[in-house]
Amino acid sequence: MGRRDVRDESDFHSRPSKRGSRPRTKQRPEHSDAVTGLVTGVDRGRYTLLVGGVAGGVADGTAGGAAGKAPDGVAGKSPGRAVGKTAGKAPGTTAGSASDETIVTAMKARELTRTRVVVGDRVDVVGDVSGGEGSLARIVRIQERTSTLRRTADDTDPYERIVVANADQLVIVTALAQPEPRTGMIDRCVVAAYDAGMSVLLCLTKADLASPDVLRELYEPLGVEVVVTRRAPSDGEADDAADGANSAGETAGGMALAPESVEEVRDRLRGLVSVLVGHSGVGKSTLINALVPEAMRATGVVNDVTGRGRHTSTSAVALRLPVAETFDGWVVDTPGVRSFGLAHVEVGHLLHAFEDLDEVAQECPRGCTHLADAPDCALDDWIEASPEDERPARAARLTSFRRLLSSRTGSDA
Ligand SMILES: Nc1nc2c(ncn2[C@@H]2O[C@H](COP(=O)(O)OP(=O)(O)OP(=O)(O)O)[C@@H](O)[C@H]2O)c(=O)[nH]1
Ligand SMILES: [Mg+2]
Repeated sequence: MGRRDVRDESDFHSRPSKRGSRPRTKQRPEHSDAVTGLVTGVDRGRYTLLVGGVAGGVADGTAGGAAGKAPDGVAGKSPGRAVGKTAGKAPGTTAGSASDETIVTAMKARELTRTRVVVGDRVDVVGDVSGGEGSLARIVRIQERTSTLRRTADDTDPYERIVVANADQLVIVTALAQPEPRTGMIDRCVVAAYDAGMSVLLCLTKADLASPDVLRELYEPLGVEVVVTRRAPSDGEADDAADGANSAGETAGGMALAPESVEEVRDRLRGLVSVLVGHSGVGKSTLINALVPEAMRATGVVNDVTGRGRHTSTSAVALRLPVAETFDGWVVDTPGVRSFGLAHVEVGHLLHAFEDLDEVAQECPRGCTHLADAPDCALDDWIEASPEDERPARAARLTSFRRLLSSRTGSDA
């Protein structure tokens, strides 16, 4: 039942002792010829791997520069497919920076059938790792994960999904309008990130449509870093932003964002593996396209009436982030989610994510639910006793926490 992050088809015999070392020099009873790859995409049982070169520090590659093909050899066919435009090259790769990298398509070895392999995983592969057209390698091991971002579809759904592995930072992408921001969603993502041991960046998009002030005020006191992006002012076009936001400027690369706002985001992603999450239509793929022009992520319009997105992206994809003419970090685009279920997070963990509240709650009566109607909850006293200037921030924090707690435990939010 416990979380087990390492799965190995040789587990039954002996645990490998030199995990993380270079496979080629590794003395293993099995698959000593395995190479390491980074999973950058998953699509119906086919895994796109980056093998060799500077794939985030993975082992030396094979067949340097061999012309690999996009998975299934269908360049850019399905929406959300990031590789395929440039056969054999990693998306985001520029000449010379990663010439010995190969894009390899793989499937899981039979032994790993029941094991989840997700974007961000580092895996050991054997077989045909040439990346040549029609080639298919075999994943035989998943290396130990440094982090695992999980979610459940809703809070009662026991089925736990792993969103991404080995990410350092969760970027919670929230539109300021179209669709309307929902603080509950943001709070829940914050908890999921803390639960996974990841840091949090709140990225408020579509600032051309609404002001970020209220959300900024709500989250900055909580210690959550906030960045704001907006659409680039349209040059010469009639300023019909109201409905233009949905219909104008939909080129292959998607909507143009104000460059300085994109650079602000890029700054916070430097050197990290970041994963973008949020509702459909908030602009995750649009932002990815601005950060990684070669990404060519499909973007979709938001329904005028419901303000909802259309679930344009259907699978997660990792892309290398260009920073100052080199590559420094990775960004993972993910499909929009309706909710971020926390059934996998133990209620006690929620408190741990809010250190100050956790400390105060030590004073609570035994069995205190910490909810708004809990008698003698020490968290209420904490607000009461707060210095005037701190009271609003404390109250906002407690409200946030209680909102989470309520939805987590199934009580009314
Ligand atoms: N006005 C405005 N529209 C934006 C901005 N960023 C993105 N959009 C629009 O929002 C819509 C949805 O963008 P996407 O990037 O497809 O959203 P997504 O989050 O990837 O959606 P899913 O893939 O469905 O989860 C598109 O029509 C974009 O052009 C922005 O800063 N301002
Ligand atoms: Mg998308």
